[in-house]
Amino acid sequence: MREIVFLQVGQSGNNCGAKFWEIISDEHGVDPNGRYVGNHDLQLERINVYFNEATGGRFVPRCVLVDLDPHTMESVRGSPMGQLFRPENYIIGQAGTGNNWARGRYTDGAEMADSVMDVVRKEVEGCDLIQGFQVIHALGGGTGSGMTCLLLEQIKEGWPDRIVNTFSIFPSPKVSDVVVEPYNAIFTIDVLLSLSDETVVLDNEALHSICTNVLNISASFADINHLMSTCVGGMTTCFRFPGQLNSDLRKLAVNMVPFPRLHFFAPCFVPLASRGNQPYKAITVPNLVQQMFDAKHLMAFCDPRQGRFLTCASVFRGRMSMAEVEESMLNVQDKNSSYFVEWIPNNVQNAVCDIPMRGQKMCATFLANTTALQTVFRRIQQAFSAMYRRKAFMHWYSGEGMDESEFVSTESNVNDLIHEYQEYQEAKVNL
Ligand SMILES: Nc1nc2c(ncn2[C@@H]2O[C@H](COP(=O)(O)OP(=O)(O)OP(=O)(O)O)[C@@H](O)[C@H]2O)c(=O)[nH]1
Ligand SMILES: [Mg+2]
Repeated sequence: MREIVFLQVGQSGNNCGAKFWEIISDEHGVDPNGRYVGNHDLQLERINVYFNEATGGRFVPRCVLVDLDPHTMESVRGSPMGQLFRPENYIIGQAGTGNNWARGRYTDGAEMADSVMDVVRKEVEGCDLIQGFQVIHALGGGTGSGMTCLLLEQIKEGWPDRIVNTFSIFPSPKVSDVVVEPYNAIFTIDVLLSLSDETVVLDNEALHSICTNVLNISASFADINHLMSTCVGGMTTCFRFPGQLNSDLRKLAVNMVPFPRLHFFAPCFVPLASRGNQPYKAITVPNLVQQMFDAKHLMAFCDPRQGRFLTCASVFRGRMSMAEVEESMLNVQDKNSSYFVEWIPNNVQNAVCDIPMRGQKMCATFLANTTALQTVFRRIQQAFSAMYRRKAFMHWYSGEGMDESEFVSTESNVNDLIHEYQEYQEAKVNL
């Protein structure tokens, strides 16, 4: 079996991660006590990708839960799902970093990293043939950002040939009051550039806009986390159910990442409709496709029409014909060919899984590697530069031993990324 070890780090990581496990446990027929109560062989066929089977047939998530702050973890542990996780896999500190990346990376986080890596190693040793690691975390705080960077370094050192896939929650001032978020985020992006193989961008700015403009609800973290974890659940469909395209982390990376640094994906989940509108809309394949190419549904705040698609992957779920999916997707590409780089032929990959998601007759998850993502990086980079130019808040970082040169090199590395996106956006075929 090709197992995945899953880590959730920091408050947002644990909030969204817990929702993700709730969704996939339900899909695989695992109840909150780890008992199989499902009714279909397909639920069990690849359950080992995400779950260990313990004595007595109990299914246990291969998940390591990490936070320096005991608060969020207590609420995860106290939730109905709390008993599902192995008690030793909760690794909890005394207090958060107070939104300080440097404390997560160099001081408080470093003190706890060994105990996290012990549990990670134990999980890997229990695997037959591990395919890689998935990490869900936020970039804006200190633990999910700084400590994740340190853990990724140790993971890459220990298992250099395994794939690392992160679900990274990008900050937005619209839903947050953390002033130093841009610093924490840019430091983390710098590390993700070299240590992650695939990063799914879950952008709080876009989620805020989806809640207010598409769903007509006021954006709460509960709603945002629900949408994010549904999307993560959808994206992992092909890893969890048999016979699919992009069926493991490496295949997905090979199809989606044309250049090592450009491994960031803008995801979306459709259908999205406000509760009031749902009964008035028939869900069809063309309708799903149309929604997935609509910028306002993307979970990264950018407009693909201001860039070009390098590669895309979709996973449709429910009973539908593959031919109709292929036809609808080709139709979009034909009509919008200038938005797809012509130097990567067949750059859209589609999979269909006929097991529907709960509560959805038909739905789809979409991942786009688009040069328009430079908008998201630029937004955070500009906020970083504005503060850094005045050296604002720098003492919090230098106080933990960080040198100013780190600010300089990080800023220029992320600037380079933005330029690379622009370069490939403008690249033409040379015959
Ligand atoms: N989507 C989402 N974002 C959140 C949530 N909680 C906080 N955030 C955002 O995440 C960033 C803060 O990260 P946290 O996860 O709270 O921080 P942390 O990793 O626990 O690090 P500490 O600073 O040490 O507490 C900010 O940008 C917040 O807006 C959540 O439940 N869901
Ligand atoms: Mg915290």
